[in-house]
Amino acid sequence: MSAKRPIIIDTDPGIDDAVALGIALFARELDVKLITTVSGNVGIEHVTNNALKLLTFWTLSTPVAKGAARPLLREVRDASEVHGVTGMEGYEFPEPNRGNLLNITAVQAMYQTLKESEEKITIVAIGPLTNVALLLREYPEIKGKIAEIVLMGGALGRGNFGVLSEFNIAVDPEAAKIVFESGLAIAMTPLDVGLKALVYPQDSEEIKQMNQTGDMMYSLFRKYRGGSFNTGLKMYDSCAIAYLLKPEMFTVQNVFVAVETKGEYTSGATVIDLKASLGKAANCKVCVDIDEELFKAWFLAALKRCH
Ligand SMILES: [Ca+2]
Repeated sequence: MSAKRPIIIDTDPGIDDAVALGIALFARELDVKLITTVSGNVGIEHVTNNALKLLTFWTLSTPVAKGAARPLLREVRDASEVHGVTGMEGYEFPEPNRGNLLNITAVQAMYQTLKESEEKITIVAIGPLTNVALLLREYPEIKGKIAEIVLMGGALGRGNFGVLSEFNIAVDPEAAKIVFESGLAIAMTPLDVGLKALVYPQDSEEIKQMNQTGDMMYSLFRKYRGGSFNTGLKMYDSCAIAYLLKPEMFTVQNVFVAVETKGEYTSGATVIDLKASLGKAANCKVCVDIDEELFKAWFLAALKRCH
């Protein structure tokens, strides 16, 4: 085992994705082998371009592979009202270096990266689960190389997309169903903990002064509509990275989770069976609560390590 935990990040940047990527790429404990993109917050060309822009900004050469342009069965639904039309507005990034972009698909790149790795790799999914589902369908034999899937998605309570559904799961419930029924180790940081992972104006001011990454993120925060700049911006996707690096900040329950795909009003809802009412074996470690003070201290320290 190497000292660093190898991960693949599947992402749809997205402003909170950009923050999560920065923390992961500069974390001493993580080795980001591959970044794959998926249609989500905005379309696939924008999210892929955004991933490349971030790597160029950080002068990193992590490979990027472009993934699914649409959900498995459903039409594209984006979140451009939250992240802006291009998904990452508010900062003048340098022209992206397209040399980081692989000429194979996200699914092929994930498969190759997993296959060639001696160690098992954790997949960190912070967008809709389309690519991960396609990987599991196309290459089921690769499951043995996946250590765990850590995902941001789902909701214990009410949703932010449908009444009971969270965006990442709701835009591609069929993909999420495949992932949750895969038998793989899964951990999830649902919407509910993201709602408490907040960045307040005084934190934003501190972040702005930290380093060039902080200055860039501050500019994105001014445009981000995930919460409000004054009452707290929600760092949903950073919760998945926080779970990898500092799980003790979460209260975790190992329970059965199903994804509703057919409900008349509830399609895309995660049925998180906290009381084992359904009598099914647990398939997911669900972060049911977060220590907000621990999160904030961790978050600011993690951003300080970015260049
Ligand atoms: Ca995301």
